[in-house]
Amino acid sequence: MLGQDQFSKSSSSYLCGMKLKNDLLLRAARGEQVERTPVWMMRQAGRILAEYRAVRAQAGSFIKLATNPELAAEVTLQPVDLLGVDAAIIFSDILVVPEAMGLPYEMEENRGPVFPNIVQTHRDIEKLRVADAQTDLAYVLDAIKIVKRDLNGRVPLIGFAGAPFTIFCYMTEGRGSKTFSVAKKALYTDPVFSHKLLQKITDSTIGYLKAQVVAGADLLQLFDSWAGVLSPQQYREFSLPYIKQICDSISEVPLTVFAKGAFFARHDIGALNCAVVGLDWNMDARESRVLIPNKTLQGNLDPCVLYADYAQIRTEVKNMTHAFGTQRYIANLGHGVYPDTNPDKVRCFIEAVKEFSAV
Ligand code: 1CP
Repeated sequence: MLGQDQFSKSSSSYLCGMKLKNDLLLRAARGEQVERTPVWMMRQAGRILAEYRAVRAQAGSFIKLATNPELAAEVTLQPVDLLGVDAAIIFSDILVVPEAMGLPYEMEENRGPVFPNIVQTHRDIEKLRVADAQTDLAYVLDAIKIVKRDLNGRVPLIGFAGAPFTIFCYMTEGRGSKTFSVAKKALYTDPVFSHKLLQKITDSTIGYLKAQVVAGADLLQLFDSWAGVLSPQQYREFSLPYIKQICDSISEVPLTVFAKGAFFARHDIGALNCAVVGLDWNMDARESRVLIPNKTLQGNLDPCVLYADYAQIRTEVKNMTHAFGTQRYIANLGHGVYPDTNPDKVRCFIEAVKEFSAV
């Protein structure tokens, strides 16, 4: 098995026979020397730009936009053109995987995703299928191919999926929650059920991520957005083993593991077969370097810093880039950018990273 440290030459940028003009992100992910820190932003594609809202209005709904490869590709490219980020991330959602397994979701205006049916019994799990990415998720793969064509090698393209535990949360709870107490109840009351569902999600996710690489994704990120609701013991039992299976299955491109709130699991995540570890703003840069000595770190500006004035944003970015150092580092926020952020403040963040991190 090839590890994340020895990427095979079948990586998509080789397959396409195209060398990237800006490969800072990939070099930083692989631990190679960079002349400045690459920067991109979680949730950069779908929240803050008026240009995004115009395309979404044209599509009519989030789901219509996400399932239309031409329009999904268009909004994926917007932050590259309008914000100057060093990577694109495919416009989609983590919830396309449960849908591909047979559990459709709806997007309620101003409320977020809702699953009309939830998974409650062993019989419910048996009714689900392991997603077949080539058919069930062809619309995402088609969007990736269009983005790769239109990027024409300008910057790398990031593919993504939710980590199995985070997907489990939505499939059992049916909607977003502060506590995910319904999902956690299942962990405590029926661990056999929980492991069975987590394994089915994992099998679906591995196939989906591999298909994204074949379609053209240059790097992959796993979002364990709700990791922080678990205790360290539960995280070790119900999340890490499944993330580990995914890491061990992906050797083609670098993989980032972002487990929001799992400050307690940094050492364990650092031992996984992944190239990059994403950090949120509760995780100190220098302490994280000690806990995760041999990997590239990504993060971790508090998205609320972007509500501050320009001078303060620059000071915070300067402190952050200084704390992480210039190598083995990808600048980002500590979670997705908030929808009411002024795009000019985002540009200030991106330009400040470029200015302060130049070697
Ligand atoms: O924003 C982008 O860059 C576009 C791509 C993208 C990504 C990477 C979307 C589009 N969603 C995601 C990931 C995602 N989706 C995560 C992981 C990242 C994170 O922690 O923020 C999660 C947890 C979701 C689930 C989800 N989808 C939520 C959160 C619900 C909750 O539990 O609070 C919401 C509100 C959505 C809807 C959604 N996804 C994406 C967009 C643009 C939207 C808004 C829908 C709309 O336009 O009405």
